[in-house]
Amino acid sequence: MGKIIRMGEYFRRGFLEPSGDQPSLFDWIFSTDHKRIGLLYLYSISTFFAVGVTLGLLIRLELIAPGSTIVGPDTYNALFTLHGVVMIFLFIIPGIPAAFGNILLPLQIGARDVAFPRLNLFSWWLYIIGASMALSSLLGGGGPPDTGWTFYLPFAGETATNVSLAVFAVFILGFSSILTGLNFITTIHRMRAPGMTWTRLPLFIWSLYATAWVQVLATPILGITLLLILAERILGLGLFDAARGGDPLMYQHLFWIYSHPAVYIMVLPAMGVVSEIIPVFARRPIFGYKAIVASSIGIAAAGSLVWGHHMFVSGMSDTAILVFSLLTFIVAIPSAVKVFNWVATLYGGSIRLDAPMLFALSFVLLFSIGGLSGLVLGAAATDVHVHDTHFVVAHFHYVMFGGTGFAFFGALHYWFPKIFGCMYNNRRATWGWGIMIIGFNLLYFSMMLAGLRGMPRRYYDYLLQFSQLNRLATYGSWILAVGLMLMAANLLIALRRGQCVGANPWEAATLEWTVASPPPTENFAQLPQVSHGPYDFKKAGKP
Ligand code: HEM
Ligand SMILES: [Cu+2]
Repeated sequence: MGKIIRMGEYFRRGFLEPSGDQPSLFDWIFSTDHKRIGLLYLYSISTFFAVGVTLGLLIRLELIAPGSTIVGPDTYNALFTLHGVVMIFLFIIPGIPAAFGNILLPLQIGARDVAFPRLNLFSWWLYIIGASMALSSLLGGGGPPDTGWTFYLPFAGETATNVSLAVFAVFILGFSSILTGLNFITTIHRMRAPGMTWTRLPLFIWSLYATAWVQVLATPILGITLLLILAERILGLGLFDAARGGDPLMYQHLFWIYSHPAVYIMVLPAMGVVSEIIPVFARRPIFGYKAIVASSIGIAAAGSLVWGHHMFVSGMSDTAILVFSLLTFIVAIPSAVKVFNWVATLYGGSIRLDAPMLFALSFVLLFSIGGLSGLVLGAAATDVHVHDTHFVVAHFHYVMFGGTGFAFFGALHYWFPKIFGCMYNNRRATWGWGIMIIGFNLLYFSMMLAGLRGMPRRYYDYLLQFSQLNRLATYGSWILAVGLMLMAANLLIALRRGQCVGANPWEAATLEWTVASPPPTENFAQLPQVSHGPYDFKKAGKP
């Protein structure tokens, strides 16, 4: 937090330090300014990301050789459970919407704040309370939870570890997510500037809008499911216990009815970020604006009907398997529409490969690898072979980390000069990106191959024949970590010594670039009158 306060010294203007004197910690943690709340999220989310990465590196270190290397089996179970909980609920779900959405939503639609600023602050506090509870489940009591981030019953009802605390933490985090969603939907409906019609909304806003509906409609189901786990643990109802007439499969249905749509909470905003970056760095209006909007809504809607693909080997009926498999293939279509439109936007553009663009392009590549490996899992026949292997682990890291994680870094590099008013070193950023790409692919491609050969997931030990691929994967994780540290160092140095930039260093046409960098406290002295689309560079007077 000391960092946040001292930041005032670097910039003598904008929302970071509006009155000219140094804001206190309280001016930040009780601020209702959407940009400050967004920054609070950015700092806390980045911190938890670092925790999650550390846990991931420890998992990889254990797997560098067969047998017990640094931890025993019980600690290993705790490691991957906490890694999953931290990465999913503290990093990737709130990541882009809560940090960048909060900062940019009012700026991009021409508003002075979100519809409910105090509710917004409350969401951040809920996030911090939930996060603290999740991390304190590491300490005391029966020891850290060992169920995996999915909390599958009946095991989660029986284990003596601190599962109740972790489950309650996720329950609270869910409320934070729902409130952010409600706030965004209302803001987008009610607070657009004059002339900001629905078809002039930036695609990032459309993606936040689709995401917000999923947050509001799907997250309550997770809440109920988590309460049922608590009921099971505390009251011992036997709802999911076959021996007492319960049904363990019911838990899996309830869990995935939320958690599959949740992957779209993770990836839709990332797609929105990419749709902002590509036109600006290809100097061309986005190809097929309406198709991208429709595919966002299509993904949100169709994505709610496919949860059963996580349960092909659970003993579900054959009819259910067939239907869920078919529906899963249908969801691939709107994603493919987006990839096509991004590539078509690039075609004939004059492309600038600055850091944000590199991250956006690598999103397209890594997300496509993740998505295509998803089809292998969506086909019931092939899923049987790779179910619960490292193939699955590689698949979702390609989608979540290669996709959403890299888009998060892209957003950070794209909007960094807007948020902080200064620019990072682009050469160093490019190096960081390159090292990360090499490390990432070495890490997860090795895991994908090991999975294809049968390396099971969530095992701390393995057969000798998987040694080589596991060693490569662990080397990859070290290279990735070096890239991440270089990126972080570059941005931190920029905060101290970065060159000041003007309002619009990338010559973009969306509204946030019409105000000063960093933006003033209430964004717009006078609400803007919007007269052109978000990627209409000519009408915006940009080359
Ligand atoms: C340096 C970065 C990372 C490394 C080295 C890493 C490594 C791993 C490994 C080896 C596993 C498999 C554990 C097992 O099945 O035995 C795993 C699981 C997982 N990872 Fe990562 N990971 C990293 C980053 C991420 C990110 C950025 C996300 C999310 C965006 C993520 C989400 C998950 C999830 C959800 C699981 C499943 C946990 C479970 O099975 O309960 N990881 N990770
Ligand atoms: Cu799914």
